[in-house]
Amino acid sequence: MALLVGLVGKPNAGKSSFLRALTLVEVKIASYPFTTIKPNLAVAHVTTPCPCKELGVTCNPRNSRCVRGIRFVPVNVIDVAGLVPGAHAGRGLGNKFLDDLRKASCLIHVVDCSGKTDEKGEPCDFHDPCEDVRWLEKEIDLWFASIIKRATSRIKRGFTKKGEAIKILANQLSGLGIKKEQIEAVMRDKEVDDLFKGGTLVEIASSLREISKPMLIAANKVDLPESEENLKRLIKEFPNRVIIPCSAEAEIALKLAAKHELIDYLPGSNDFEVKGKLNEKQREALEKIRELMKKYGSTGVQEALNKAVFELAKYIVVYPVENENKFSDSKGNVLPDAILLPHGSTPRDLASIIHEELARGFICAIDARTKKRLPADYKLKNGDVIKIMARC
Ligand SMILES: Nc1nc2c(ncn2[C@@H]2O[C@H](COP(=O)(O)OP(=O)(O)OP(=O)(O)O)[C@@H](O)[C@H]2O)c(=O)[nH]1
Ligand SMILES: [Mg+2]
Repeated sequence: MALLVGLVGKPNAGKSSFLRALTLVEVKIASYPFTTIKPNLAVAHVTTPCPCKELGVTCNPRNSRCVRGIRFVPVNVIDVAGLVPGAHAGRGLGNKFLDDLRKASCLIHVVDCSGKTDEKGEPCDFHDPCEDVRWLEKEIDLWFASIIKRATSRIKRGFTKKGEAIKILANQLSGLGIKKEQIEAVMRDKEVDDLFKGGTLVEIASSLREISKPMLIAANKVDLPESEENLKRLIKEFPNRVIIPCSAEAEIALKLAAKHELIDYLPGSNDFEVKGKLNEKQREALEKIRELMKKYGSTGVQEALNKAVFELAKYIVVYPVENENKFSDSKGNVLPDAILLPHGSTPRDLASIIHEELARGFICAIDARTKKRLPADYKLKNGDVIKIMARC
């Protein structure tokens, strides 16, 4: 299954707008809480430099797109209902939709940076977005803790040995994308007994959540004048967090203008070029967006997705080829596929994603750039072009 990115946040923060900004998919967007009830799922694209430029070839992508040397690789994005404090215990729309996030590899917390909505998403004069970061993370941690608590029903306090308990947890938590080694690392300085104590259980849950669902902060609505001060506040309060100033609204406007051939715009870039005939209102709106892009470097939406996938979830993009001299598949398509893989993956992992038979008959891998055989324990790097040799 393709990589899944989850959009979370309080109601009215702009999660559905963010999904639309990434994909232009038609979703319901409105200025009242709980507009979204059922999750919206759509395909967005992370962007990364395509090796075609460096290799001096013209590529023919099949599973992705390449625009001016930038490869657009598909990822699934899910926009769920708004979370309110107490959601893990059933408040608001409850915790059912949190289950929609189980398979996500990373989360983007869409924060209303304007401070014009309270923690329930209702309009207000001032609300500190730092508060939203604090309680939302706690909610997600408590949700994790409740899942771990359910898993501990198979563990007997005082009887089950630590190794056995870790095995049981690994089995029960695999659906959350948590691996046994990660549980081992978190449980290193903990005892089985700690799983039954409220405080330490939440600590364990929080560490596992950070590992399996790293969360980026998208400080949304930076086009509103009130956002500037709040953004500074967020950065000061959370110096170790990845915080990206964003305007989903500006990104939607740019994508729509590009779709109607009014402008030339590459998502993620710091500017656009007018190429169609604009009326006064359109010109004014677009120039305002240009100013915003100058100030923050871009609309932030593409940057947030890229950072979530590449820096927080630590995924890489690898290009498998059959002909290492032409960088092509057997039909002559150059750099046809861009495959997203978790950091630390080996050529054998790549083979198993392409085809079961390729993995079964795996002999070795060749780096298409150097034409050299790679060692058996080689860890793939972002941008690698790889030929798999197999007995088929
Ligand atoms: N100014 C500004 N408004 C935005 C931006 N993004 C979203 N909004 C507005 O914020 C309101 C809420 O947007 P939604 O995308 O529906 O919010 P949501 O988080 O999906 O809300 P729920 O579905 O209720 O949880 C709408 O009025 C949007 O137009 C932005 O970047 N700038
Ligand atoms: Mg919504």
